[in-house]
Amino acid sequence: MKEKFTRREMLTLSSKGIGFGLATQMLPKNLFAFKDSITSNLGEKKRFNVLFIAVDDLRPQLGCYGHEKMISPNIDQLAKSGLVFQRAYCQQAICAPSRASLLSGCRPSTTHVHDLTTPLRTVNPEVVTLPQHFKNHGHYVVSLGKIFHHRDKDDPGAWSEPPGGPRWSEKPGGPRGFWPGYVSQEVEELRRRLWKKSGKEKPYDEIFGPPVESADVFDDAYPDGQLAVLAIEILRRIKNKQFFLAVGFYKPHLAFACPKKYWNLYQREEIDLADNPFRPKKAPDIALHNWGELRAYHGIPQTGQLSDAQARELVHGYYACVSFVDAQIGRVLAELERLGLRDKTIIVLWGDHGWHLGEHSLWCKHTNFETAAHSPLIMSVPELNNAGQKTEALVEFVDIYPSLCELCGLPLLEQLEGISFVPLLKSPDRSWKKAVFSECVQGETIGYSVRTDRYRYTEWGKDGKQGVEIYDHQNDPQENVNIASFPEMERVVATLSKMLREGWRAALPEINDHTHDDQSMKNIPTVPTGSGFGSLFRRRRGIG
Ligand SMILES: [Ca+2]
Repeated sequence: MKEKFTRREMLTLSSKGIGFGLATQMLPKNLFAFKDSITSNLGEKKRFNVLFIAVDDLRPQLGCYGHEKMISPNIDQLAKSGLVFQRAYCQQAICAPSRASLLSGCRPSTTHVHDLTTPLRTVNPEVVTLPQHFKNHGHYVVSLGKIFHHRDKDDPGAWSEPPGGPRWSEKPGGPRGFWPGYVSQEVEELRRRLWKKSGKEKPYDEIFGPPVESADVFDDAYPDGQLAVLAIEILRRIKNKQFFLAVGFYKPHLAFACPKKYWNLYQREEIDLADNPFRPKKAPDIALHNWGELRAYHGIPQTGQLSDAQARELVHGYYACVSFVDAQIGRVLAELERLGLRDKTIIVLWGDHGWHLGEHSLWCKHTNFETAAHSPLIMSVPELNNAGQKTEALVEFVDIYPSLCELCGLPLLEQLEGISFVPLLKSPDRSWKKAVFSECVQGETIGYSVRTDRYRYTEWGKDGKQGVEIYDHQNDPQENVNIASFPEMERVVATLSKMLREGWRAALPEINDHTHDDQSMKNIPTVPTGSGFGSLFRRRRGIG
């Protein structure tokens, strides 16, 4: 999907790795030693199906996350059948890098997919993606909608049949695709006028209409409704196979376009605006951006803040689109139940990253703030006695790949840079990771961020020369004051800086009980492979 940050950024962050110079050049080319390093001794473990639901740009702002105003009954119902991860984090808050990371089990500094223009497979020809691994081990693997950012270009060999679902709509008057996903004639005519006025220099699909649309139509007029229909058809067709069905819904990504009835679930005047619509005190400039993705839409000013009315309309649109997608997810889950597949199927639902709805004077994603990195993750696994429970443990999206492997008895690959959270599924209150990691690229600068139980610590540029941030979530959960320069924080800065450099391996939990098969830890190489934050920093700093 095309997300408009700025053209300059997209060009800068090209597949040549410009902007990541050191990282790109220094990481070893033979990073991926793709072999089934652990020949599973999981025995005759039951092979579940997997229903893998991705929701684009979904914040953890749902009923099951304690947000009473969001109407999300179907996702909430799913949450009641499984475990809600209250503190799950993506590895980079943009579609393509987040998805490439989750689907490879590797971090962005390893995949080198930091931008929207680099398909995972082009820079990681030998990576074994999650669907590919399941396909290799006997599952029938189907992709519908937006799973990889670049759909079939990412990993055409990973699937048992070509990826399906609504496609791009690149021509005026052509079949309406998922992008930008409008359905009304009025918007179509506006876009044509804008395209003509622009001299048709841009492709038509880059001519955006308004950031919202509320058409009085049935669900299936919009791409996500069509996707639900397709998912139901596929479920009926593959119900007797051992399947891995990935369904990637397109909303609530911009444009906030969905049927009017979902807008009518909310009263505009009751929509809350962010109560911290200001940049964090003492935050470096590089931590923020000009939300170019939103400004590309018709009617959004090119500079400055939105009016309250505009902001409220956008937040209303976001809510409506979440409720719309929730309804489509409900249709798919109901069919799974109707087909008698529920107790044979693991369901995992995730949003690829968070989203700023005016917090910190920001809109969209593409930051290292909690609002962008914190993402929803719900997992429902048959036969695990955790229905309706929640965990406060820190987990990362790179953990999803090894977790599904363990649950389905698949071997763990050396490439993986996360660990299975199956022990948490069994004991949601147990101790877990000391920290989780994310990264963000602004222009030509990369910012690395580590989130501990209490703090978020971020360094921008080499040795933090372009900015250091610390937010104390115990006293400042909204991240409104950067306290990195406070004298009393000196020791904390030193500790967190060390954690950032030591990287994810040093933050792993100790797993020494008997609550699971201990397979999850065995894929952690004893000798660093050169991937991940720790080694990246060591290499940059000439340490180790
Ligand atoms: Ca996204």
